Amino acid sequence: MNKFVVFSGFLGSGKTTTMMALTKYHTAHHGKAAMISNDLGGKGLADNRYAQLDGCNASEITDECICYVNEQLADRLKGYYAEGCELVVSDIPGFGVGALDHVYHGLAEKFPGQFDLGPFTVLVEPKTVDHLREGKGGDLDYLLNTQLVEADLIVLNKKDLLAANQAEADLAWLRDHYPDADVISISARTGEGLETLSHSLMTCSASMRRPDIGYGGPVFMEAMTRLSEYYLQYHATVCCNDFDGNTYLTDLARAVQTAVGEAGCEIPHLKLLAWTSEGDYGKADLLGTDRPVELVHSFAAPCTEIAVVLNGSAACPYAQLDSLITDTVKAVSGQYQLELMLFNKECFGMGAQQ
Ligand SMILES: Nc1nc2c(ncn2[C@@H]2O[C@H](COP(=O)(O)OP(=O)(O)OP(=O)(O)O)[C@@H](O)[C@H]2O)c(=O)[nH]1
Ligand SMILES: [Mg+2]
Repeated sequence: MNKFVVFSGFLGSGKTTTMMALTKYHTAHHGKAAMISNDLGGKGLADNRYAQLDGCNASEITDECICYVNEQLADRLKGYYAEGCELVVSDIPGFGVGALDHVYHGLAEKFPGQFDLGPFTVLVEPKTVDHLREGKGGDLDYLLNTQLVEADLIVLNKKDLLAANQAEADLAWLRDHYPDADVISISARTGEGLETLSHSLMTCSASMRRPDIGYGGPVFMEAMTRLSEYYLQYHATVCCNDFDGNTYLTDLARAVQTAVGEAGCEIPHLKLLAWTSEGDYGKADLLGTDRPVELVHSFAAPCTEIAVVLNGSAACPYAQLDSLITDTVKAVSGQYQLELMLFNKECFGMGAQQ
């Protein structure tokens, strides 16, 4: 039977990058694999477009967490298996918890025996391990910890950022604090550990544990109430020949970082992707107000017309986030003399109290 695996893990931990690297690796070395990007925004997620531009076998499920669309997910999986995939991975929104119950138990109950569920996999990055280990506390700690509590397999990603002894210390801490999970380390960026990950997903099964995570309870609601989502899609027409898409994306991400920071808010992840009709593309990532903006993929050539998708998740009231980002896009685009055509914008809070 063909494998399905959910990738959970906090915003920016590397779910998309790992799914991209893994599906390519697995397809090249073992058998056909596919990935699904899942988020709450409407059609046209930055993650899915990025994976497709990178040549991955990728699709998206939008508007709803896969937690609540088991039938749509099952149809998608059956389609991939029919085309010869032996492994399909899907992420969930990066602040999500509860997918172990909603997705794994949902599929097992509604489609008994039809899907071979691999270990419920949770990505974590070194920064999060440091945060939890230091016990500083914070509004989002419930989510960071609960995601790891749900794991059958914890994947410490971004190993390339750690010295060997730091990686060992992080692995030991994770094994000690989450004893129900296997723990491995990888670097999605360098490819280190992908064989171990691929092997674990194919050979291990979901435990189907049901830890009590207080889903929907007061602590859950408190964490969700802090979070807002922002999705924007637009076309930009360039007036001057010397337009540099790479500096535009970087400047825009930095300007959002400054605006959000000055407002006293936090933005765990902003994804900024732009591409041309010829398939050239650039991508900038903002991972909080305290880390440098990264241009993770560069345009190869100057461009005259680009499509842009901007997806962000922030600890900020949604109306404030909306005006902060929308105004920044207009201001930075004005500096570059771009003519904008906005064609889709969504901004909403995750909690009822916003
Ligand atoms: N140094 C390093 N950076 C990485 C690695 N994996 C991912 N990143 C970077 O981390 C950032 C976030 O990665 P994503 O894959 O977009 O994270 P995500 O978990 O999908 O984030 P959300 O979609 O917001 O939930 C990007 O800038 C990646 O390039 C890695 O192994 N090493
Ligand atoms: Mg992602």
